[in-house]
Amino acid sequence: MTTLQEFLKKSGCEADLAKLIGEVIPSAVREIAEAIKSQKGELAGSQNIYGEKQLKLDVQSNQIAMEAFKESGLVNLMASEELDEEVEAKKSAPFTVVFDPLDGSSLVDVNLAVGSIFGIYKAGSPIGKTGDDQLAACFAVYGPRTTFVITCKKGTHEFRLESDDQFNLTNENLHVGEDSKHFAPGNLRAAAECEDYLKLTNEWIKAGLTLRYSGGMVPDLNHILLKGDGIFTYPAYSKTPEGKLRLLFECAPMALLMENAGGSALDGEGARILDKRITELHKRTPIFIGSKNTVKRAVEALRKSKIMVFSALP
Ligand code: P6P
Repeated sequence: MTTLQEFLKKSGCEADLAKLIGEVIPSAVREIAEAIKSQKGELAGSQNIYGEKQLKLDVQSNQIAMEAFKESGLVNLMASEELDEEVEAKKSAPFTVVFDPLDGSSLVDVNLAVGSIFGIYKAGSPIGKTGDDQLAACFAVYGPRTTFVITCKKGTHEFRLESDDQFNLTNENLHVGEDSKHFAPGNLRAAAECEDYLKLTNEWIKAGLTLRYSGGMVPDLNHILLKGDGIFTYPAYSKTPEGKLRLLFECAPMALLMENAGGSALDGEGARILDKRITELHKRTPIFIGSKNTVKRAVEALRKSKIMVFSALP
């Protein structure tokens, strides 16, 4: 078995980045995995900048990640979906990490898989950068197993947490084919106001695609990466005119992982997610991600609909 650290060393990953991805983030992931098993779904009594009620688990997962980054001495700034602003960990450190510490936390109570998402940039604020400026991205899936999927922009690879607390390589160079046999139609409520989205999902049904949508972005995209095909859509609509998912904390890291597996990730206007400039920490974006041809077709089908008009709002 090849461990995560051995893999990073063999792939020529720069030493500090290898430490961040191979030791620091995995230590936080192991702790979050434990917290998920013990914590119930109690509310923390607070809400995040999006007005979403925070679970104690959201706050705890965020604290676990921040502590790991502070103790590492490798992180300059930390930006979290659960925090309003960037937080400085160490002025002279080489990296900035952006993260969604526990994505889909409301699914824990019904025992569905959830995940953590991390994007790694050079030190400094991510404002003004694009997703292409990420040095690396990774996510953890807390499901029947705890797995860890990474890219340092040389392919996308999966590791599994074993009983010895090591993450071992399970899938090297994941590949997503150009056409889909699976579909994950997020925000289907938008289909009630947008005939084109309803037609598109019907097209997938008539084409015999298999529905795989859990309500957790991380396990849903992990399914596409591991099965080697699929499309995940989360379009904008009247109630969320810019979409729901966050560009910096969710869409850009996932786009880097998907593109490094041969897939693509576009917004509602057909722009590449990784080209979109980070103008504010908590900006949202519509996202169409997965098999290249299916993504292209989906954006073309919806571009002319009023959903795209909303997402084109200044
Ligand atoms: P909906 C979880 O809350 C999340 O942020 C993503 O993980 C997921 O893809 C999406 O929202 C689900 O949204 O509207 O289906 O509940």
